[in-house]
Amino acid sequence: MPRILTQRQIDTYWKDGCVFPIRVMSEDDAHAIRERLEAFEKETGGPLKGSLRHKSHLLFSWLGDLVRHERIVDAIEDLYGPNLLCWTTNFFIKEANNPAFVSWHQDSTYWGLDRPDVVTAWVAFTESNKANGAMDFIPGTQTGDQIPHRDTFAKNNLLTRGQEVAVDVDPKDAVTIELRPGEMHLHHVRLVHGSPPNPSNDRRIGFAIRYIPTSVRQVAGEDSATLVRGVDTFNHFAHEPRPTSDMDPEFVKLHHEIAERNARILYRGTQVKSYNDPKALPDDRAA
Ligand SMILES: O=C(O)CCC(=O)C(=O)O
Repeated sequence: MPRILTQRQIDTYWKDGCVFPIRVMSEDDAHAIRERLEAFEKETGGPLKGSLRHKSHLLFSWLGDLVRHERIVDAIEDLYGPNLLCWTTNFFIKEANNPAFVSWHQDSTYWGLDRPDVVTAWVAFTESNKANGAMDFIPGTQTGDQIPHRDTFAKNNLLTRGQEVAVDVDPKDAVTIELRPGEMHLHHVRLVHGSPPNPSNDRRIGFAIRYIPTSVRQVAGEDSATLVRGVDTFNHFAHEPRPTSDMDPEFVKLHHEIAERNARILYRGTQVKSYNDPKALPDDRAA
């Protein structure tokens, strides 16, 4: 018996590679999260930058809570069973009237995980719709193999390497995921997806939480993850602690080490060594 997804939603996920919308929290609660993020940005003088956009659930208690949110983790359990790790998180923030975009890609390309049992819960902190650069996907593409990608390092591309699938994608096949604040979509790691710029007058803010069953391995280096449900009898990943406050100096240090190690996996084979490397600009690069 599934915990929160209907059988139809489960079937849609495996058939199309994506299911939405799923309400996680009220619009007011999503707005409160946006306010916490923006209070921090105001205090520090601008949008969250570089490595602070990655694994941010190790820096802010309210994101540490979100990756353990019962409704999100219940939905993930309905798809991948009871023993679950949060492997990483990435902010996808598109500023108002901004050219930042995400090229067509499969998440699995550079993550170094040994099999495609990985799901993203993409939680909207603002509306995400056709008018502000919502994510598009090509249904069913997750059932194929890994597709070759080319790295573009394109200036406004939000992906680490500006990677894009090296095959033609027909935009006519695409489905747009429109979400209200506090809703999420779930997408499979092999799904071909991307998103256009945000020409609207407000930011579009999404927080991507990547979950794996504990049996998945990292094959491209040392790695860590956060146990969010059940038990881990495999111990393929070092376990990460839960922050109880924001920007605790011990967590900032730990986060820095983990983010550097993580960046070495994602950028392997390139000149870039870290999320904060000037060659990895722009600062809003996400995943
Ligand atoms: O936020 C977006 O527009 C794209 C998100 C994405 O590529 C991802 O979550 O893997």
